[in-house]
Amino acid sequence: MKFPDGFLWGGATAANQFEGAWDVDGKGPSCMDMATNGNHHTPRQITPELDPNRLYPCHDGVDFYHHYKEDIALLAEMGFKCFRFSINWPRIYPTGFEDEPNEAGLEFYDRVFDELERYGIEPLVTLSHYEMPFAIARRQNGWASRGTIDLYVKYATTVMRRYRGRCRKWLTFNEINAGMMPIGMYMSLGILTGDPDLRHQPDNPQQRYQALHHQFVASALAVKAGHEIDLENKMGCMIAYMLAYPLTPNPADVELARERNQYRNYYCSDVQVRGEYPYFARRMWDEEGVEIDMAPGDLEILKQGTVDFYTHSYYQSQCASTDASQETSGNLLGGAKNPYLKETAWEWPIDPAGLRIMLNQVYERYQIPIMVVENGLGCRDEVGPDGAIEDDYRIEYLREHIKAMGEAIVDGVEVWGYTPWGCIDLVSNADGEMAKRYGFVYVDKHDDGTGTMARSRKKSFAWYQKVIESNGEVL
Ligand code: BGP
Repeated sequence: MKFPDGFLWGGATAANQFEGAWDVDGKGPSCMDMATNGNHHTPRQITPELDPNRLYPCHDGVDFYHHYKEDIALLAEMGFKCFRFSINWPRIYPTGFEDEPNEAGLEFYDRVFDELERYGIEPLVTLSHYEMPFAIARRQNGWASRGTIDLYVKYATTVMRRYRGRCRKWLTFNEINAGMMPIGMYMSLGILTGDPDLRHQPDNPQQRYQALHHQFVASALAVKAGHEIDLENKMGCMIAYMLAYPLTPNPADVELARERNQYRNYYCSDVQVRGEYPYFARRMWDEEGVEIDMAPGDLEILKQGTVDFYTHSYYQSQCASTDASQETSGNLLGGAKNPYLKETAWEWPIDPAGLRIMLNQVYERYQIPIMVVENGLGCRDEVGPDGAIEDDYRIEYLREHIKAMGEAIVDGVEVWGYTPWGCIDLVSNADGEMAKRYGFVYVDKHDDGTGTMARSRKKSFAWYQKVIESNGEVL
């Protein structure tokens, strides 16, 4: 099919996985600069001190900081209409507590916007993609503290003023609903407790929901500020969509899937899109023994700061089963294996049809424009003797997902664009490794620290170029 005119084909990245230059030009450490490596069974952890014996892959990323011209030229060569990236909060406010921003940090993004303008690529900026200045996490437990709201709003306002007119689409927080998952606690919320051995922190639902409440208020204030700074700004939320199916038609499984979908997928977006907590929140809080401390005026702020568009990542679906022995999936999200789906090497079920299903579900609920701002296949790529990378598996994955998204558009869902994840190879988020790659562009960097950082085009590069050129007709 042909996609709507002006459809935003592009790709997505995040500062802490991509930029490198972690301590360059006045940048402070971010909480992700303090994270250990993980693997697909063990989540990464933020450490209280820098350990010189540990390899911190994000420190170098793939050095977009020094390769941005070359990288943006490659995106332009593919015909990108849109590039999603995040601004690195501690590049702008090194500890988060300064009164004045770090000019050198701001200038880096001036240069990035210059390059994007040169090629007519529209930016889509995530204000906080799984990070904050480490000092905020260390001194006041990150989002667990209400004081973090003001620090975030100061940062968000600074960058939206500085880049006024240069960027018109902003996302307040990446995958805000990761904070619903116990594993998301340290990663996305930047919460630290001062305990030297953070690996053994038990889940603390009270702190988790309270921290999310602070993020909701901060997000709403940033949305309001964005609209005040530029009437043309479109402000969006970003949700990790974790579609749950019942494993069987047993009503108990159907009920469990319903609960998981509400809890994981809709609790956060209902607040950000509708401006109020959903009807099912009270029962969830009661069952987890949570009482949210709200300041006077918070509920009004949430109402005033509703987003203009909904964005999400989509990688996989999962099955809910009340039979505990079925809950065997090896990936971080858990769930039962779906007998109809193949899985990636990292045990993420591949489910293109689920993308059409979830796009319809979200549109039915909110009826606001949607953007698919992350999707893709993370896998090992082999470089052939002639340097060629024949990533037909990636082409196949993306083709099927694009078809499903096209079907959703024919269904009537308003989809603005598609920015697959890690368009240039970067460090993985969950595992912190380079071995898991998503890009159309290969980067010569490896987990043992070797590599020249040279960029090269994979087979999928020319394929995606044609997809964009034909506006989705040639897949
Ligand atoms: C999302 C994150 C990204 C990203 C992607 C792929 O959850 O927003 O930052 O990295 O998942 O995950 P991973 O890198 O763990 O394969």
